[in-house]
Amino acid sequence: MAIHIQGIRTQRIDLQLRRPLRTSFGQIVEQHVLLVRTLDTDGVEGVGEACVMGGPYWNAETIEGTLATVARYAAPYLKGRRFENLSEYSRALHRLFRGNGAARTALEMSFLDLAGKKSGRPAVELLGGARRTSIPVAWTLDSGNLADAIADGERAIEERGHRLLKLKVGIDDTNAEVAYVGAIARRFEGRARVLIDANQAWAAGDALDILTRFHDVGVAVAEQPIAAHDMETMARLVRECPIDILADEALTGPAVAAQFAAAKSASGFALKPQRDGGLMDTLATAAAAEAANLRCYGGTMLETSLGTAAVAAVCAAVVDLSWGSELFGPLRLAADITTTSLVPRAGVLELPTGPGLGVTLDEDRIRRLELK
Ligand code: MUC
Ligand code: MG
Repeated sequence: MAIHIQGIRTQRIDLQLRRPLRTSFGQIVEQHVLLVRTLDTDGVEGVGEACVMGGPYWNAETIEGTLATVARYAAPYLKGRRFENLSEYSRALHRLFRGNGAARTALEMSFLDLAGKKSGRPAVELLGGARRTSIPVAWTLDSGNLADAIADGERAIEERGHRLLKLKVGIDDTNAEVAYVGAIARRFEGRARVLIDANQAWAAGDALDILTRFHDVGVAVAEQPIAAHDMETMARLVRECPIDILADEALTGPAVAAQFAAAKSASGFALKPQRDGGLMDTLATAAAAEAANLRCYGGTMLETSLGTAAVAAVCAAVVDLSWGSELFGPLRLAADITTTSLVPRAGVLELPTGPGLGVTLDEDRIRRLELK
């Protein structure tokens, strides 16, 4: 069913985090959200979102730049055009502009929601079909106060059944971090595995020793331990390090993902549409992982329940999701923009089954939150 675009409009929203997220690249306290609404000539509207954690800190994107790409450069070009499906739409966006994965993700998400609503089909069907309908979700413990982190972990496991705990590292003294993460791994041994994420913090020459120390205290998997560009050291870590090494910031599109897969510069990929270049590029990134028999992990940019529903649909469609996901954005944001929040129960997120993204926007709250 072709989509004939009548117009695209945007809304800016800032959401606070329930509590700051300490990372090796700084402390994140707010989420910048851009809603993208695509209206077709039949009056049906699809909605997507882009999220940037505060500013150009996790990667080079800002929500202001994303807004400019969507409103100034993409919307005027797309107005009045007709597209048969998401794949054709995605190719048109790739021809139109370079980079700006957050903008392309929001535009593709909006088109996917619209196409699903028009056809009465859930997003996952338009992405190739569901290989799973329950997505495991990790929980992220803060790296600051051990007693608080343990209490938070006990509550999270008790109330939501998480089986993977994520901790940000590369922030403080390594000896202190190894001791801190080790205490948590021991506390939850047999109930939850531990994933650490250094967000590129460690020097190439130090990473093997540091990761081996984290392995020795019970860590199962590490995300992006070193600089995104350093494929050679990542390949050495995969060969010599006893725990799984997930590439995250490094994977800036399917072509880079294919290089990392061919060079065995990761034992797994974190999947992130905004970083990959859009929803279709995440499917291509996951295909590169499958071709090289790598494991995948559904990453987060702390999306609201709208974005979470879209990334969950992608996570449901990809071949491998051995490491589950970290789709805990709605649990970390102080407010949501849907009438019900997508949060895990018994450790998993159930994929929405309604047409499109399958969530209902809280339009009153959005109006109140919108930055004028
Ligand atoms: C990442 O994996 O680098 C957003 C929340 C979180 O826990 O990590 C970041 C993304
Ligand atoms: Mg990461």
